[in-house]
Amino acid sequence: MLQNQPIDIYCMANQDRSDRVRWLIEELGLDYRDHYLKRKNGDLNSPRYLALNPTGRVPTIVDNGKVIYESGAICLYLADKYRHKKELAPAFEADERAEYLQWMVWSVASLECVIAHMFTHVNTEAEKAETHAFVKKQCEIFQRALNPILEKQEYILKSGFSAADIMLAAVIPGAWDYLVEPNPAIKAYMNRLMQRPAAVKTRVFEVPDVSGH
Ligand SMILES: N[C@@H](CCC(=O)N[C@@H](CS)C(=O)NCC(=O)O)C(=O)O
Repeated sequence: MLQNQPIDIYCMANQDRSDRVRWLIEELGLDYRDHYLKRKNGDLNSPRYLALNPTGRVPTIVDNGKVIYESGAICLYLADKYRHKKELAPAFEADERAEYLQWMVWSVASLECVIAHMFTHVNTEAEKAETHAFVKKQCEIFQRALNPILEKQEYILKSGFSAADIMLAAVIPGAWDYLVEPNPAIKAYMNRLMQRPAAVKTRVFEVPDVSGH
């Protein structure tokens, strides 16, 4: 399918959950334009933005008139739709399609959701300690799932780099402080991914400037 217009990305910063979307779009070689919204200006709850995304969150994309939000869903959509540009999703009939879907969904539904606990329910010191212990325990379980794979192959799929690596690499840094050391396989994996020209160009791993938000 031809791309008639650049994909519009609505975000607050390159390092919010638009990071994985922009990185994937760059890997796919597609044109895009960023639209930076400011929370403090009420941009997320403006009638114009709510008409695109009634949840008032970012990212949202508009691709040739098609509006879609939810970062994992956007990446699944783009990797399939533009597979002819670059194969970053296994074909529907490929055996690895199952693992691919598993990691695409796991990265957000299991890993990112657990990490997000650290930003909620932490009003008191006791809550903070309890949440920290919970997240640490979960991260140990995540390591148990990822390590045996990353110890024997460079990417999460045996066939090579895919959109699932983008999803995982965008989320793993949030778990960094909770991982059990030594941790060579996940570190080498992240180093490999952080050096990808598309990740560098889209500034996924830079410290965000949130001063204007
Ligand atoms: N599960 C959603 C989460 C979207 C989300 O919570 N985005 C944050 C920014 S990363 C947001 O829009 N927060 C609203 C706010 O900060 O007011 C996704 O992956 O797209």
